[in-house]
Amino acid sequence: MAKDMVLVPHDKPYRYEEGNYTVTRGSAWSAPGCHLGCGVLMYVNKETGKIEKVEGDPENPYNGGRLCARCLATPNAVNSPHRIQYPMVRDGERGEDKWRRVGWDEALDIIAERFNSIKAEYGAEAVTFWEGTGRDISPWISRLAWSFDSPNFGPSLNGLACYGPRVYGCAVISGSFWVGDYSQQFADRYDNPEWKCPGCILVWGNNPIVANSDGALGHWVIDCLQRGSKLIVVDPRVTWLATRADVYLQVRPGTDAALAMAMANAMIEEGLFDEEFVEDWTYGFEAYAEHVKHYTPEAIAPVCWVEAEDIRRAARMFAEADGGLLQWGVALDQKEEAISTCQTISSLLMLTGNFDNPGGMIKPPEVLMYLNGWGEELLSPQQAAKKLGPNKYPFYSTAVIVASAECMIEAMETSEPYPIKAAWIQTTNLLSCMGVDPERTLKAFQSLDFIVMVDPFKNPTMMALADVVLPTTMYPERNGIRCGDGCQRLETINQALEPMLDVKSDMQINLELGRRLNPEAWPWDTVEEMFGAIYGTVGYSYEEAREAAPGYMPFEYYKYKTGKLRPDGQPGFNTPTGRLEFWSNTMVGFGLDPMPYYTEPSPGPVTTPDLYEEFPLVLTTGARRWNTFHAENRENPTLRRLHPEPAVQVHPSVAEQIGISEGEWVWIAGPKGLTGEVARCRRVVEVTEAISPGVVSTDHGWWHPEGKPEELYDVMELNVNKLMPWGCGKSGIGANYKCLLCRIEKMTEEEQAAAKAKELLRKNLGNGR
Ligand SMILES: Nc1nc2c(c(=O)[nH]1)N[C@H]1C(S)=C(S)[C@@H](COP(=O)(O)OP(=O)(O)OC[C@H]3O[C@@H](n4cnc5c(=O)[nH]c(N)nc54)[C@H](O)[C@@H]3O)O[C@H]1N2
Ligand SMILES: Nc1nc2c(c(=O)[nH]1)N[C@H]1C(S)=C(S)[C@@H](COP(=O)(O)OP(=O)(O)OC[C@H]3O[C@@H](n4cnc5c(=O)[nH]c(N)nc54)[C@H](O)[C@@H]3O)O[C@H]1N2
Ligand code: SF4
Ligand SMILES: [Mo]
Repeated sequence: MAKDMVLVPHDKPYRYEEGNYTVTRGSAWSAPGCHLGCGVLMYVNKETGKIEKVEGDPENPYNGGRLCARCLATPNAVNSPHRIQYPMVRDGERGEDKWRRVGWDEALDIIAERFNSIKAEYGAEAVTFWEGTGRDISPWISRLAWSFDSPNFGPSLNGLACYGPRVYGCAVISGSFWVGDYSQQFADRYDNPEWKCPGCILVWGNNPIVANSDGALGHWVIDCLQRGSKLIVVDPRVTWLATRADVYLQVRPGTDAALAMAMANAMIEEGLFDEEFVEDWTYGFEAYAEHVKHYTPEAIAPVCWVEAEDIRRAARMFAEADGGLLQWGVALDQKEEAISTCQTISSLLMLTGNFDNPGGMIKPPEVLMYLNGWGEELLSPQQAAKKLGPNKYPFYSTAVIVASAECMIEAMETSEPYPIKAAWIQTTNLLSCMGVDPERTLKAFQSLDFIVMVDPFKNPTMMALADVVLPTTMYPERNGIRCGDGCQRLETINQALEPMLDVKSDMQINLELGRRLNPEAWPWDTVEEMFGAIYGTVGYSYEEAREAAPGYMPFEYYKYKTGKLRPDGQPGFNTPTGRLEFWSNTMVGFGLDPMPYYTEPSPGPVTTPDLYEEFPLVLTTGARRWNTFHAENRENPTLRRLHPEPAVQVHPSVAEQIGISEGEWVWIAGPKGLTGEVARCRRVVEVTEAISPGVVSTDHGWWHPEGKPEELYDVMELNVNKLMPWGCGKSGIGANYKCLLCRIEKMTEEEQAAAKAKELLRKNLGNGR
């Protein structure tokens, strides 16, 4: 491809001197984790070689100099005394904090030898490869797995319940994924003459200001509000944005699909939809209109715990807006029938013609196409056929590239359809955060013969399971390339300092192990050569890309009118009918319902009234906090101080009724699905008006780095995922992390004292206030 990018001019080279500092321009990636890659300036002290501060790069159009607390606290993370200092091999039992230092070659040789011998005896599929939310490490993990000829690579998340359902919910109706148009595809951003400020932004199950999720910087919403956008927020918690909303719908968790169909009903019945667009570019409208006929706002309001008039106001506002932008989030993925939920919400975009239009939803050009992993062509067809997932869920056969976490864990337990013997775990702390049911997950992984973990910090998963540990760099200590979601721009991650520890970057680790396992698939001597091969596909050498970044691809609106969305060059969308499908032919192809539907959460207030009597609060989990990225950052004192312990948000009326008060430790107890088991975890009470009275919201990802390693750092008393049912949606996509039932139990005096004692331990160690 020719170099047809628009580059942002820089006054200075990517590295320059400023007083006592060497400053390196780059973008923030992991570790510590984040998805976005905001533009940063990294300041390294010339005398000590240490990183002292990270600031936002005002020249980078993506974040325009803005940074959140986690990036500002990067130096604390890099200089943390808690980092793993060198490669280690276990020198005791799993669960004990006993390790032997080894050199890199020895560690990598051990791993290569064990993986190869397992491959020889059981097949490459017996070695599984696990990622977390991926960060920018995902492509190197997928390449490692697939070049080893194992099809079993994926996130340790049931039902791919992060992003997957939104992507597939969109893909089955439109053939691709769409993101809100905040002008992020243009180097000159809001000044670009083609861009139009969205008339209305619909924020649904997402808290962009805190989460900055999925490629969208939350501050862009504020930029648009300042330029006149109207705002609708759908969230059981009164977020900062909800307080600025024109319409706020305080929805009952898990009822979003019903709400979306009620909005569709209002748009159709009140004649608010875009008739011309629907006529010209959609398929199955009549059937959908019939389908949502009974979902009147009046019928659905009590289901969702909102007012019918507010549903109508939201429908009108979105339909009448010149440019309607959907900013949706993981809350929609984290229910069982998540694809359906995402289809119902997408249908609002179809009814209003908000595809490919300025200020609506766009399909940005991808600079580097790796969202779904790198190196798929390396996996042999015989091995690809063994992927775990399609054995239970046909949707995984072609629609989904990765393996199913649920099926991989079940194979560990049963050796069906074949035995699993080893795991490579890189970028996930699955016992603390990602997996549902950590107790079951722990048992399943304990059955494996050999486990490797790559991480900068010790954590409960490592303590419980790893046999070999490879410590990795932080982002200022390594080079890298921008990849992953919302990859509209050419961006580089630039090394600012030499690591002071015996650590290597993830890319270096995977390259060195890859060369041992399958040298042909890893023909590069250095990671920079590897990056060069990738940048070459867009016409840049690695060094050129580093100086030039960020760079923007040419972009056009209304590609569906000019045949640029379909491989056959015909106008329309990349679906079997060429239209946006209310009635999805793709879903039919997988034996699934073509039309989206609403199912009541189970257990839930409606489906299990008896359980609801015993557990009278709806529980949602994992609402993002400023200071943490999932289970990370707990050992960073600056960040920990902002929110030092796992909290449960409770409405004052509920707190009063139960007799609990702010700062008190309590148990959250809940039914584990319909199994009859009850699980609990402990939390500190946060009394707030900002939550619906029938709902409580609690943090996820908790463990205590200051706790005892042999007690797995308290993870089994703190991880709320113990309350989660196993399983996922009918398609294998979507899992219930955010619409459960619970009750709050007061602690006994002894329990309260024990919890307080642990708090004191943290304070004495200087971790937090
Ligand atoms: N109850 C509940 N549970 C949830 C959620 C929820 O909302 N509620 N959200 C879910 C979602 S959406 C997600 S995506 C998952 C996330 O789950 P995970 O991605 O598993 O998140 P962490 O547990 O933080 O694990 C990340 C680990 O990777 C390490 N790490 C960070 N950066 C790097 C790096 O560059 N290289 C390497 N090798 N390691 C690195 C960190 O130190 C940490 O130990 O959690 C899920 N869990
Ligand atoms: N600071 C920080 N940022 C992060 C992360 C992090 O851990 N920390 N994690 C990253 C990852 S992997 C992800 S996936 C994203 C997720 O980022 P978001 O999509 O913003 O996810 P959440 O904060 O879990 O939930 C968003 C909102 O949904 C609301 N909500 C809860 N249940 C429901 C429901 O049933 N329906 C509706 N409509 N709303 C509901 C919550 O109250 C919350 O305000 O954030 C990313 N960014
Ligand atoms: S969103 Fe925040 S933590 Fe993530 S890269 Fe940007 S400033 Fe850093
Ligand atoms: Mo996520």
